[in-house]
Amino acid sequence: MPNPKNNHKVWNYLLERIEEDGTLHFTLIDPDLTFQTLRFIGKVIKYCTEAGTDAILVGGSTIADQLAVQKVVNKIKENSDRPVIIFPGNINAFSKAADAIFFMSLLNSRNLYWIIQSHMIGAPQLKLWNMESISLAYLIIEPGGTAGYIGDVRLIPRNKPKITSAYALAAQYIGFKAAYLEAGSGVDKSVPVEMVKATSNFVDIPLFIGGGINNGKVAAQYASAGAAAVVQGTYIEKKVIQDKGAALKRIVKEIKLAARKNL
Ligand code: 1GP
Repeated sequence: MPNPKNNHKVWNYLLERIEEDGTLHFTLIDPDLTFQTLRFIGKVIKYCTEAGTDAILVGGSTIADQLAVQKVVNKIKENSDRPVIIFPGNINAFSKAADAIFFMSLLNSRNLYWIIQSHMIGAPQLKLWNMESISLAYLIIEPGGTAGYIGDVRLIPRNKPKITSAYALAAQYIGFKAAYLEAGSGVDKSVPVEMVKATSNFVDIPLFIGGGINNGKVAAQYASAGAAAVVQGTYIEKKVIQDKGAALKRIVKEIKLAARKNL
């Protein structure tokens, strides 16, 4: 029997927003407090919210401090009304204060830990908190960055959209709610637009795209290609404070404009 306590609030919000706008913008915050302050994060989040971002993800590949994650989530909540979703690099990245978690399986890893074992270890904690878990197939594409290295990934070649499409379809058939195509944080080559187009034409589940996206032009191309969300982390960390989110506002606008043409 379904448990009425299982809530789907954040997932329903995302689906409604995707239906309305076509493509969303997600802000990714690395909760590592060794290179940034909570005050900085608070300001950045305020600007991102004013710029129209749709949800805030919290996560990174190398975080090892659960207390920092908790503090960061609280700071985000003080400065934004958008849902805060944990984007876990590992089981030590959970926070009770978040609204939901992407329960993500790194499907093209060679290591079972990243596909299902860490999930088995972490799941009881999430049940204890009655945390909303959104299943997400995580696929890492060349160059892969730190996530590719840590996740022991058999990287999908950039010129193989059919492989990505087949993985995403397998994810859909297994029952994942969405798939995330990741090129790696801060990389110089983001996911090829053609790959996004081919995959979104092939599957019905929403596709989130991230890694190395630092301008409105490419973000808008993903929207036109059928992405359900474009994720930005490094760009936000580096640029938003400089102009108080003015350029990000334009990026979000470009995404929404391009997406609307598909609706
Ligand atoms: C990383 O896809 C995200 O997991 C975001 O990447 O930091 O390059 O925006 P960037």
